[in-house]
Amino acid sequence: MTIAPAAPVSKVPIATSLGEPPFVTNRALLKWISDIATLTQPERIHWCDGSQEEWYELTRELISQGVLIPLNPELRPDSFLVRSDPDDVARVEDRTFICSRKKEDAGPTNNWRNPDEMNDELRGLFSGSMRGRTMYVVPFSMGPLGGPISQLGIQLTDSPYAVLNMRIMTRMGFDALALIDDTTPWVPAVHSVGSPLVDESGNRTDDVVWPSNSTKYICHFPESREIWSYGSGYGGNALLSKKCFSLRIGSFMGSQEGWLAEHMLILKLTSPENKAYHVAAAFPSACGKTNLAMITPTIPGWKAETIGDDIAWLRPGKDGRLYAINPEAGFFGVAPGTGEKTNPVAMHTIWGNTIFTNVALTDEGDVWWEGMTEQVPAHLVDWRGEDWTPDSGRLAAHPNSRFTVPIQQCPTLSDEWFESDGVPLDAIIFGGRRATNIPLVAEALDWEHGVFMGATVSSEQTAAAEGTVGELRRDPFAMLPFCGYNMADYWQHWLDMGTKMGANAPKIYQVNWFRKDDKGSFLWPGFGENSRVLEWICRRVDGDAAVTDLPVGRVPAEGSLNLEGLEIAPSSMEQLFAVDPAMWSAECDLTEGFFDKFGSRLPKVLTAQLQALRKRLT
Ligand code: OXD
Ligand code: MN
Repeated sequence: MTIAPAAPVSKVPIATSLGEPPFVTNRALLKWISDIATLTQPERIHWCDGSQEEWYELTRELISQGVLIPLNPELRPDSFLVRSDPDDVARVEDRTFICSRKKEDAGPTNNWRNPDEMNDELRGLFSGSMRGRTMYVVPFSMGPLGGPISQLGIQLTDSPYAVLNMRIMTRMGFDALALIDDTTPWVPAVHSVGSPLVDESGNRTDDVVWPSNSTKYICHFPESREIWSYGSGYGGNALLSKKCFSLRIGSFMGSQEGWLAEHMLILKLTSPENKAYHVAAAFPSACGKTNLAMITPTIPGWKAETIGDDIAWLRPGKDGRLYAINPEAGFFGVAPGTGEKTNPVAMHTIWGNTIFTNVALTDEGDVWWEGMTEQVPAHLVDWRGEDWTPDSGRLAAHPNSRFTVPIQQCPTLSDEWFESDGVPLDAIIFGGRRATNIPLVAEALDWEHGVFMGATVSSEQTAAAEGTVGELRRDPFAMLPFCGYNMADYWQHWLDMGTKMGANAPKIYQVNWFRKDDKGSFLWPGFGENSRVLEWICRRVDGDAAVTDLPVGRVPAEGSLNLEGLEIAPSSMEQLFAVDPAMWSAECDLTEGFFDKFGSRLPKVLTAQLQALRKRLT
């Protein structure tokens, strides 16, 4: 999208110089920044160098404005609490748009807008939207600087809170900027909270702690690889490197260039025999992905190391295998439910240098959220800044409250996170939160069946996005809100990648930690015990573990899943793998209805997979 200069407004002080660092000579880049500054009319422009001094300067400023609440340095050094506006607490999927030239290219699972019309509307919204504020130029690299799978981007934003988060979540600063020469591709991303401090006539208003706008637009222009986000300062709406770039624009780039941008964690597992395995796993938002990425195995001799918790970029290597990097440099984790019992590694990761958003504040100046400790504090200040006691009858932390923390603080971080070339994947896992039907673990019969498993992932809705919690929603490849193009074409791309990799392709699995008995209790203990399933997968990669063929895939044969030391009733194990033909037939009907949405773009292979499943069920 090109921005013609807006008419200058005389009474308003606006930045008159870009103040670019001398080494920036890329004219297209400078023109873009100048055009956006002319449109949004910020008072100042700040080029983020990514230094520690800059971090201190920004945090000092935000503390003095009451935006950052410093936590007790003895309990949580160099850490802050931020409270967002109660109306700006999650990704806004109904305000998220894919603006491809043709509507069919966005597909039935995305909101679509005509790019020219959207461009006009955005121009109106962004016009003067940064008046009275600083526009920060945030250069960043996704993945190791200069790595073969890495990509560069620049976010322009009027939110210093977004800048701080971007510094944690990406390799941000002049090192990334210096890599952009006249020929380097980079993704432009424009972000404004849509809350100017000065009106058109030059009248100034006071700032608020969490500026935002009730009108929100999170727009992606895949063909020109641009991102425009307006009105929200929260998470994936504002940290444009994450869902917007790494997944929506990234998935489209991958489809054109022969790689994959996925909503997956990456884990390294080492067996007692010292053999290393790498797995990537896709789970819908807030399904315990961070817990799995930081799993503490309960089975003796196995070691798990974290490479990523949310996003994986996958590219075939020279040897034909699929290599994965985590393009991010931090965790933006869901706080509630994270505790010493459920995820001790995360608890140790967030010892300090952490930004907490929308959690509760303790009387000692530390943070708290539901599930952090068994003992509930007698008094807190809740996420809205109000007094709270256990009988207040409301949650102390927002269910989508978050911690932003550098990945390098993770005690289980693998050295391979630093690896530019990525790690070779042995297995890909699809999961969801399903009370019924989906077995604890099943191996796909082949790549095509694995793509079918991924395409049919569904999960009970959580709080990461707006919507009704608990409702079942289809979330193919856990990419429903994140696929930047027609989902049917995305499936075809996955099928093509499989054909290209042939026998070098990783094996594919489906898992479900959340199956319940008829009384509504979980059948599987989950958390560290999930290492038993991972062990079985690794053994399968080596061709060692025995299987039983079920209509829905290959599951562990009797005795092949390591249950040593685990107290679990044989009847629970049976229920975890039970396939009820009537329920599965109903599931197939739902899948057929879902697939029908994609019309003629649905790959024939997936129709054939559904037919084959129906046949196996009878
Ligand atoms: C996330 C999400 O924040 O998936 O990672 O919503
Ligand atoms: Mn996610």
